[in-house]
Amino acid sequence: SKPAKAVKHAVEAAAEKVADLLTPDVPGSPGSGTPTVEEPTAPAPPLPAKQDQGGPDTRTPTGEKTGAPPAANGQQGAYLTTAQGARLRDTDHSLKAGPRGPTLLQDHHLREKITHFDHERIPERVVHARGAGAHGVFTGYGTADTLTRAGFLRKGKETDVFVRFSTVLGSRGSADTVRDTRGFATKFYTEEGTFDLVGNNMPVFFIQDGIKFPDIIHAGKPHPDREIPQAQSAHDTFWDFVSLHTEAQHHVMWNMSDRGIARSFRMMEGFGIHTFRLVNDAGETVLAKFHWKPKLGVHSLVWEEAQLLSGMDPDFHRRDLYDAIESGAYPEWELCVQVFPDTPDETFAGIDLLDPTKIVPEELAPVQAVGKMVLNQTPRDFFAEVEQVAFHPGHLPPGIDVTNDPLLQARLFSYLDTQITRLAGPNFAQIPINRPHAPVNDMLRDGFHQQAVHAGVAPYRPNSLDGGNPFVAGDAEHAFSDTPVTVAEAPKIRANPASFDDHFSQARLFWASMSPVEQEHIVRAYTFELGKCYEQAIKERQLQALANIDPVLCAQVAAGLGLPAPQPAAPVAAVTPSPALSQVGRVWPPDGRTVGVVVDPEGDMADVRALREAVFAAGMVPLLIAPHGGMAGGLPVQRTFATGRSIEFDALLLAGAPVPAPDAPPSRDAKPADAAVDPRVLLLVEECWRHAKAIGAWGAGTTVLTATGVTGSPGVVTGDAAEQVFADVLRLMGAHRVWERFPATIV
Ligand code: HDD
Repeated sequence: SKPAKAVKHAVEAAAEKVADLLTPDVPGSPGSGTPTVEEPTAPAPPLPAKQDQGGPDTRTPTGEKTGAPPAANGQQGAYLTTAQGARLRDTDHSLKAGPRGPTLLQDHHLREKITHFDHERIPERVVHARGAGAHGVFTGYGTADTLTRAGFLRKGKETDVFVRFSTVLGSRGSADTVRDTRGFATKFYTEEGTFDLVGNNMPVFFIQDGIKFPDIIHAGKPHPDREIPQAQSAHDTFWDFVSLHTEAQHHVMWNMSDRGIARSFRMMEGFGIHTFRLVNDAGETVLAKFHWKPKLGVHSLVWEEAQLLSGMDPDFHRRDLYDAIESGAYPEWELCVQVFPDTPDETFAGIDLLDPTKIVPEELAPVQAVGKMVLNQTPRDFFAEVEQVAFHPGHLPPGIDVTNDPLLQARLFSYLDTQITRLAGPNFAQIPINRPHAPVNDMLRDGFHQQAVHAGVAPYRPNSLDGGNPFVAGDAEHAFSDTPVTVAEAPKIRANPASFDDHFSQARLFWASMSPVEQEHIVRAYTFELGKCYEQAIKERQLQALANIDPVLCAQVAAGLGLPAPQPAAPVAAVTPSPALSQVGRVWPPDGRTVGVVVDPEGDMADVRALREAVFAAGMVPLLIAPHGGMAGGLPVQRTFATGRSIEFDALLLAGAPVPAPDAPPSRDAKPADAAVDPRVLLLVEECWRHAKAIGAWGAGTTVLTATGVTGSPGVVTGDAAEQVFADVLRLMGAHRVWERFPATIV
């Protein structure tokens, strides 16, 4: 019969398996029957995979590939159970001595539910606590083959990645758009082991030696007595430290520039900062710095927008990233390298490559693309992925090695160490998001939260009981090797090289490379931040640092603070500007940006329909703004006068002159001409104008412009046809903002 046949088949298959195991292939291999007398010298034929080898590394505990598209339902299965799998009858009422009685200690479901909840939070990151992450794919170009043996850079090779963007200072719930450095950490799950490129959106750092990291962070974090201000550098302790510790001045200049208030994670550059050592197949080395170049260009908010956003949409960057990915507008970056000869002095063009407060201008060493990254999937469980992801600059694949940069050296200790507290034990690499996609065959055992059930008795080397497995690999098997760099014979000493003493020349290089409007923003940022300090001595000391960088910068900030401008301590350095540092004067693709369209539901909506298509066709997102929600002329209204605010739009179009909504707030100074315009629409136009955004209007929409008095100013375009007006606005958006609108007073 059929069942009998099946049983017979199963029995035969099992017998075959047993025979296989008993076949003596190699002396010493399990089941070979030949006892091993000496330590084996060659790997035994592949043994069955152990629990911690491959297999689970790309899987979540429920078996799906990490980063797989979300399942339709959050909860699987028909019945609610306890953590032990017992089906539950009731989860809303605790077990009590009568309906009005006290709760019984025996209520195991209540205890399990509440205990788990009580322990849901883990310590937030000591820095970079606020962040957002996404999955994606990296594709190598093959252009780095002569530089490094790293397999993930080979032509066409695709590697899964997970990126986490962050701010540095704020707590986990702080606002996205504060003035701060942004983290840009990428985990490449390469076949040769995970590579973490843990960088920032600025190419330099505050300190030259990692031993000072607790100092700069204690100074930047909220004051220890009142724990304010949150996620801000505009306070005494920060400026106390950076004015005393002038090697921070270059990084601070980047913070005070527009780079400190990125428009979007998608529009940020990234930098590995340190110099790394690349090793090719022949064992030859070069020194290199990593750069990420965003396809959408480098864009920033203006300060007022950043401040408004912190209140109106503190999740702005997170929302922007996830909205873009979910709508299919996948953000892209090219990974690039600047390459330098690996000379014994480790300098290039007189710049010390081990000093993380220095850049090498792109004009001196070209930035060469070696691959492309596309972020195409949002996390499905923020805690499991974004919160638990653990980066470490010491996660390196063969072909990429570290240098003696003293900042990097300290980081190599800190990142591993911090996870022990944050993720509660040494087994954090077994958390799904952290599992390598390369097969893991380590001899690490036990520890809190051990997930693997290891077989065998020989987690040590050398062994004979496991046939000598696992063996160490050589170059042919793609082993990581530490470059045998010669370490100079030198006294043991707590000191820096003399080249590290130059703290001002590159801050000056940055300042001198800015356009007048960017310089203006820098002046205003310093003036604001120092204006929030209470201690006069700190302001004066920082003005001295600014005088050492540039007398004009110092004079302007001093004037804003109402203080005298000091003289430079020494003549300021002569620098050659690096145009690549400026964000102004270039044309960027408009892709992925947002256009607000004010519509009159009673007006000509046919025009709006065509316009909406044109905006989509340009790779941008149109958001219709109307007096009420729902539909207007058959099109969805995404923002009302109550919910729309200028800060989320990169440009504004006025397609009509809608009547004020019934909930319009009173306007005290409404001029007769304004009476027909909702004050919130006037505010939209005024703010967009103030933030130097392109504004376009046609037909009845032009009357709204007239009411605000901005008609005819730079970047405000009007016309009869929507099509023509939009074409002009699109052209203006290539420059990101209408820079002429900012009164640049720096000469
Ligand atoms: Fe760091 C997190 C970037 C210097 C110690 N760092 C952290 C993150 C980024 C950076 C992006 C967040 C990673 C994530 O999203 O999980 N850090 C940098 C850069 C530095 C730098 C670009 C200089 C070039 N960091 C630095 C030093 C130390 C640390 C000198 C300590 C000696 N950093 C840490 C840390 C963190 C961290 C305490 C907190 C959470 C974590 O590591 O996982 O270990």
